[in-house]
Amino acid sequence: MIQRKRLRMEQSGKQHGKQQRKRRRLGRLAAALGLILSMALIGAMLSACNGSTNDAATTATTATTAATTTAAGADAATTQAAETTPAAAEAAATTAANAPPPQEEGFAEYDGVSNFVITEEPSTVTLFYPFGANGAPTPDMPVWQKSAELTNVTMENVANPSIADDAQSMSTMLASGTLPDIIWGYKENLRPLISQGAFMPLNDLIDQYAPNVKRFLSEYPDALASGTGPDGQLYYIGGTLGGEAGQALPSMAYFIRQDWLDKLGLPIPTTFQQFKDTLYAFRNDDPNSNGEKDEIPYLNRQSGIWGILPLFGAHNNTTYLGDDGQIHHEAITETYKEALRELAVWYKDGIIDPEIWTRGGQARQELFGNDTGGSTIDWVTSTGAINTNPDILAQVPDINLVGFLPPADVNGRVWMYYTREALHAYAWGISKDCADPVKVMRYMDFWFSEPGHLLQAFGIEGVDYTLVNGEPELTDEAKNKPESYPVYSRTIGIFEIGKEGSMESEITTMNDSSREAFELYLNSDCLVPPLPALTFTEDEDEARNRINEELGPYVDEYQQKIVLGAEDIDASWDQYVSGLESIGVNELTSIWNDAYQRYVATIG
Ligand SMILES: [Ca+2]
Repeated sequence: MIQRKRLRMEQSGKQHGKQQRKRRRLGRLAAALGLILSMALIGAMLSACNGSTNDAATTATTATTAATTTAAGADAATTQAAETTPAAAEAAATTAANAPPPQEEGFAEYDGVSNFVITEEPSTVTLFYPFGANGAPTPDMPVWQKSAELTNVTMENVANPSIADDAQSMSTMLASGTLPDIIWGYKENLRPLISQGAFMPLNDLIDQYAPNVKRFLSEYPDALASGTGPDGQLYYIGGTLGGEAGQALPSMAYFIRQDWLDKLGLPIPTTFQQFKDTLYAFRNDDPNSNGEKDEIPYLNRQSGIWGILPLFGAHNNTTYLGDDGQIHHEAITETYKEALRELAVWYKDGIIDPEIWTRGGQARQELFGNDTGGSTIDWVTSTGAINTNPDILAQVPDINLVGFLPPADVNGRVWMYYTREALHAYAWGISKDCADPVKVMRYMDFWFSEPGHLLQAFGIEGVDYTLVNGEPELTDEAKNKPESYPVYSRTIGIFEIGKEGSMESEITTMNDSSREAFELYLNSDCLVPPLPALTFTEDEDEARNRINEELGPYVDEYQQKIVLGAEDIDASWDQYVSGLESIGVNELTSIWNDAYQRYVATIG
């Protein structure tokens, strides 16, 4: 923690001017845009946001990316990948230490600044980018056609378009024999490939052939650390969402029914006690005015009660980084115990959705749509969009969900733990089978260059955006696409490849309510940086999977028993803790600490 704080302080001076410019651009874009999300997008977001509770890295990854794989899916992917590529590890041992080959004939004068032609003759690179819920880039899309024009290199996506599950698509690709030049994926899915030897180390290639990637990694040392394997070599390059290195960005926010607060004459709650009193008032004072005690003051479609544990001073993940710079396990602490004790009372009193563990992903749509839901903690973009959702407005015309900052917890601390790293959760690396690493490295470098960045952030100049005083602004035509800009942007080839991102392009997808919540959190100082994505050795991964498989359900089952009132906490706590220990909670924590210490050492 201390290390990360120091890093941020060191970075803040250097990044300040850049940050100011980005903020200004963000503000202008925010003011210029008032886009309404289409139903299609809301649907996509609803289905894309999964929750998980048992493993901090998994939760952070899902929260960061709206990944379509569940925690169990990611674990399964790891297992499948390990099973299908036994040969990869052997092969890698022979290539791992090789220096990059010297530049060969046929290369053009790519410099990444003013000349972007990579090969003299047209050539191709093969890319694995799975066709998940949002589709994948293909060479015929305008953004990728334009990149081929500029670089003379055409991308060929080798992923099987008929496999929608990312992890399954990857294991199919790995089993096929020859690997493509570039493997793209969520870091969670890429990480095991490092220890299996599927990637070649990139450090020397970047140093010699990729000036833009080199600059990027020097500006974002956490991106360097995140792609670095246990052996200290860099294996994949992720991107950022914009913002400065080490900065936490908003992901989820607290939302509450402002129209209900108005009806009851209540302010936005700012303390634990005020929030609790407000929830009880929602339950008891009929804010939906139907004469029935049918209100459900707190709901959560994803993470059960984990989301509100921080109000009690506990963490929303079992695995968390303490102020002492060590990883701890939350579900074994006294703070957690006391939180469960009070939440059992809340549950009995009808404050928490009685079906919080069973209602499923449509809970938000259902309970705000039938005018019984009062507050939740959820993704900023899709939750703000409830206010402009025609289906919900047809039933609850006055609905007004507003984002508000977390109330001060029982200890007086205001903190938001659902955040994203400025880093993206996906990345790309060059496979061990790549025949032309120099070309492929330069191809990746292109996407970190100015024209590559503009293409991936805003599309085609003159069609999708124009430069106004040197700053990109979306055209009205692009903004007002009937299918919504986010959906349109994918049809032209804007996808989450590893690149230097921009918050401006994300803000374009938000309606007023979402944007206000986003900016409220962005400009607050309550955002707690998520635990960085750590790399584990193959043995560590095996042990983590083995322990988590038993520990996760054990923790969840006990938590639900207590909150549902099926078991007395004082009578059962000691035995529960013994159970955690015999399953291996201490070994798990120790593995996390080892990986975290390696990360700290890498980031310096
Ligand atoms: Ca009522």
